[in-house]
Amino acid sequence: MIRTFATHTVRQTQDLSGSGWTFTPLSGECAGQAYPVVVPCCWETIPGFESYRGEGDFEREFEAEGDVRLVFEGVSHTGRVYVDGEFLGEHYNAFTPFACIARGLKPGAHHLKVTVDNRFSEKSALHVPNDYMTYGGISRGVSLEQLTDAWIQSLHAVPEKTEDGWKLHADIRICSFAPGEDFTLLVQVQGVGSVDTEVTTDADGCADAHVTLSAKNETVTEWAPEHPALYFVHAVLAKSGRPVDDLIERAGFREIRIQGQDILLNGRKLRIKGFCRHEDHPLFGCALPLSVLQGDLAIIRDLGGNAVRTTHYPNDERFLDLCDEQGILVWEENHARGLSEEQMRNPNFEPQEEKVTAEMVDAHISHPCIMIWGILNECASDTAYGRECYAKQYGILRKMDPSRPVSSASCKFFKDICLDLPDIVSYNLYPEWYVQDKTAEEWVKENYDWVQNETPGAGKPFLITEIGAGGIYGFRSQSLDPWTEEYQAQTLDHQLRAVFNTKGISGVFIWQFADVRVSREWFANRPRTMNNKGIVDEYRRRKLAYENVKAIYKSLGNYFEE
Ligand code: ADA
Repeated sequence: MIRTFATHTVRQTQDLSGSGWTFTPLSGECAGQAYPVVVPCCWETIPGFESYRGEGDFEREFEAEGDVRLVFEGVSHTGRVYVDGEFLGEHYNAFTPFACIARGLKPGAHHLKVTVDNRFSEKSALHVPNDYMTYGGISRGVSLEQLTDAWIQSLHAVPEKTEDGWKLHADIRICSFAPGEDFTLLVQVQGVGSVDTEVTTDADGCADAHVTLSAKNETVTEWAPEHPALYFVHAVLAKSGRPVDDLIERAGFREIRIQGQDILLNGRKLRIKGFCRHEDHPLFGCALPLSVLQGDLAIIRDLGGNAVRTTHYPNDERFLDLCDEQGILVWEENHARGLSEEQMRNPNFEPQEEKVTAEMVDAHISHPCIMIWGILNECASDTAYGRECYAKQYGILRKMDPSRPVSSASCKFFKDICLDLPDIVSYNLYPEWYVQDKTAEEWVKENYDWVQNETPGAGKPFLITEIGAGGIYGFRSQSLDPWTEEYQAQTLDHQLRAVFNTKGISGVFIWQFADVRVSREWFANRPRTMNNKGIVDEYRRRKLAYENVKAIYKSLGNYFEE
């Protein structure tokens, strides 16, 4: 299952996720031995492969004929795709989708092989040993699409609020095997209207169409946490009156706007009560089934949360679908965590980071839940070279999507030189944990005041993108020693109160939702080789802090008083 709703009525598709796959490691004692697996699959969930770092083949048969497109929602971290032994393409980065085309297949059974690599090396600038795990496997869904003369490659649906009502801008990319072909494109938005346009493919067989639909304010229901109204956008491509392909997206009418220090959703000042969340679970690695995605959201909602930060990479699109459906706001960020200037100078850093950013926006731009694009968590924003990278990344985001504010979570206290660049200033603060000589109130105030008094970030909205403390599930003591559940609960209580008592701060994302596995090559002395700052542990069992956080979040609304 690739999305939570049907995306085609014309195009024939097959879900290639599920059973019928094998995994064969290419190195180690068991090299060459095939294991039956169910895809999505991280090989760390197979007994004996819990810590396997290397290459492995995922294989299955499928039935098809003619021209087909194989869509991979996520392969961690590098995948090379072969059909009947022929190499079709390669993709780097676990967290963005890609597709390969196989042409002229004879009717009958065909062999699909994906060689997956999760090794760390100079070739991989973003998947590096880190404070989360880089798993190995086909970690998200796979599907096969039957291609005819032409197909709709992407459909971006972005709303705009104007003085005369709402507009929905649809940008559609069409691909065809032949240049100079004429098509009619019909775009329908349920309950709003439809528009059609003629398109002709260029010398490369591509065409870009842009259509705008208008709606009076009273004819649409706005998307908001309290009423997440969604609209299907259906594009149908026809040749000489005959439909050849289609694509269904979903959109919401909502406006995110910055006004002075305020983040406005449909004109109301948002209060963000969020959680940072990794895609991680001991039973599944990063290949989370839909029921786990929903289970996580149910917990976040129970805690009174209204927002998620997708640390530190683009998420499974089904999670974004669920956030759209349930009115959860999302800060989605590109893939990077804590890269030093030296790591950013890896020649692969720029192209890999630019690609993941572009792929993230291309795949997710239509989701109404996404309110902020984030980049380069805790990278070298205190150096001249780092600044160049930040400026470029913001440039890419703004060019691809001028409709959303951009930001970056910084830890460069009193020395960040990039605060003129984003729309929102964001800091990760750990008073009473890493910073022991300051109270939460003092540390929050010092950082906030520095930004307001001494930087070009003054007067912009200000977010705390991480606060938290380690607490090991079941480690209890009245002594309030670090790592106890008691200490974590008390620290979060102080931190949250400090944030919400500071006028000018628009909200917070708690670090973090659940405990996660850490790659042991990074920091072997984190207790349990886990990041233990979850409000729930890795099995989603509640720690003491759960009730404190819930009480505070539930006492506050989604908006500040007007
Ligand atoms: C950082 C980082 C997180 C995590 C956190 C921590 O702020 O952004 O990924 O490592 O610190 O737990 O120390």
